[in-house]
Amino acid sequence: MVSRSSDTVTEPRHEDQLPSTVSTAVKIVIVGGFGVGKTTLVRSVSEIRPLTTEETMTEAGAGVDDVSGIERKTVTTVAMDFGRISLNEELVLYLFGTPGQQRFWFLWNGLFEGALGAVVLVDTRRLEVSFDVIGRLEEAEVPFVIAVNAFPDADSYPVEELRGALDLPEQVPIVVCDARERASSRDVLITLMRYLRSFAQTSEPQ
Ligand SMILES: Nc1nc2c(ncn2[C@@H]2O[C@H](COP(=O)(O)OP(=O)(O)OP(=O)(O)O)[C@@H](O)[C@H]2O)c(=O)[nH]1
Ligand SMILES: [Mg+2]
Repeated sequence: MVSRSSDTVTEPRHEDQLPSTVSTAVKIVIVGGFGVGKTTLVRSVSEIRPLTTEETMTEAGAGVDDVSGIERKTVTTVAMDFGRISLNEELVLYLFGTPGQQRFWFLWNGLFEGALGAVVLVDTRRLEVSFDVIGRLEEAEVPFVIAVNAFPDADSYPVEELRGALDLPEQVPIVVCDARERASSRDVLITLMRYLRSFAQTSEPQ
């Protein structure tokens, strides 16, 4: 006799279902250096259970991965994070978080493909890890906003000082966030979508 449990199909969780009103789906990448909070942001904001590919950090990373400021970090993303958020009834964002360790950056090109925009998470205690990240985005011509993930023991700097340090043009939005907070992470994504929209409007033929 076939048991009931073996032929029961699990119903998708309610939040896994996209509302039928959704008409636009957009791919967004969440990038940044090692340990800046990319996985945390995808986790906090995703309305579906996020897919993460975190592995325990091992001795192999000693001397390679700079853990200063994030000494309590025990896991790291090795492939990608994936999550989803509906910003309104029509617009859904698919979020792809990249690995932060430079030895996994070869995966980035694939993750950038088809991306409409990016969030660059920045930790002001380790600003220098963001330089290469921003360079890669500029090369790939993916528009981005900067989200300063406010770690409690990090100094805060005026936005214009950060803009200078990161050598960014004045139109690139810079916002402060707490990647652990859903509302804060959502605000970052709204800032990005507004920026992308302003872009589309200015590039439309007159
Ligand atoms: N205090 C504080 N801690 C945070 C915040 N965001 C992340 N963290 C912590 O910082 C550590 C690193 O966060 P992750 O989300 O793993 O960073 P990541 O950028 O995905 O790291 P990699 O994938 O290894 O590059 C974790 O221990 C988080 O709990 C934040 O906004 N505030
Ligand atoms: Mg991660």
